[in-house]
Amino acid sequence: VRQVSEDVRSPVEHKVPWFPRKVSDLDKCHHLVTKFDPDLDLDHPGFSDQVYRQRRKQIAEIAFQYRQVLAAQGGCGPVAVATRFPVWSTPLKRLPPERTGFQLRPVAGLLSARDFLASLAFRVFQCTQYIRHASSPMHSPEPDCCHELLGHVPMLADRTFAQFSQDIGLASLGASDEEIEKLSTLYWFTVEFGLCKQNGEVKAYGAGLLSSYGELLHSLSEEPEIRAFDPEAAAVQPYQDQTYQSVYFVSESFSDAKDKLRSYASRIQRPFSVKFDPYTRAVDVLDSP
Ligand code: TIH
Ligand code: FE2
Repeated sequence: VRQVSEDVRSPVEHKVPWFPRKVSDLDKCHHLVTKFDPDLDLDHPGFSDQVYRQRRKQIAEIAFQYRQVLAAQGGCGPVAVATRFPVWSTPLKRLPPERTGFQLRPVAGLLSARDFLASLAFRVFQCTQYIRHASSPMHSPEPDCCHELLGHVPMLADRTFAQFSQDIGLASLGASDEEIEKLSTLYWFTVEFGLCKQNGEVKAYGAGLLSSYGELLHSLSEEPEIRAFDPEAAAVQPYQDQTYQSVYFVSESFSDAKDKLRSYASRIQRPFSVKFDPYTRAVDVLDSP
């Protein structure tokens, strides 16, 4: 641990990676990782289905062309653009914006963790629009629109959970690669695969559980190991993304998880602090004294 903190203080580490400062900067947060690409991954359920692969290409192309439209255009810019996409014309797309201000933005595939987390800082959730291959409905190794719409969208309509998500995003802005890795692991064990107590009962809230009936049953069975949520531990817990998880973290409540995350984030070393301004949808960056 001592080794790491000394590295952090060295001059090289003071070079802060670029990060978006205003919501339209998210147009530059589009770096994809090629994992799970149905054209490249032989194990992908759609690999040998040419019609599926062709459709995926068309959907990806639409997402590549998407640009953030300034809210100055009647306050409905992003929504007006978004209705060009079939998935977005469902009433669901309005659900998070009306309750928490969270907006959905189409993305062509799996984003880099840095770009994905950065968008959360602006209450923007980057969503895939293609659907999983029909040969494997109970579990998909990659996100798809079932996962986004059944898993993430309802959760983003909860105020405390929305704040929790934005806080992970704000903590990620300009963070080191090591810190991004820890924050995305933390995201994995909460937003994707978190459990939470409600009236003394353990319930699933992670989007990866809500969208996978197979894993939902598994997570609430006797099989996996269940640990009390602790951000320090969850941030470094190893995991895999091919099949069901073997470890889950259970929170006492959303607000307890939010407080624990805030305290974790406050201990991340950065030479500046950030504050989100909801009027301009920009972050104010303040140099640390
Ligand atoms: N496994 C989830 C499902 O089948 O819906 C999708 C994913 C969640 C997290 C990563 S991929
Ligand atoms: Fe997800």
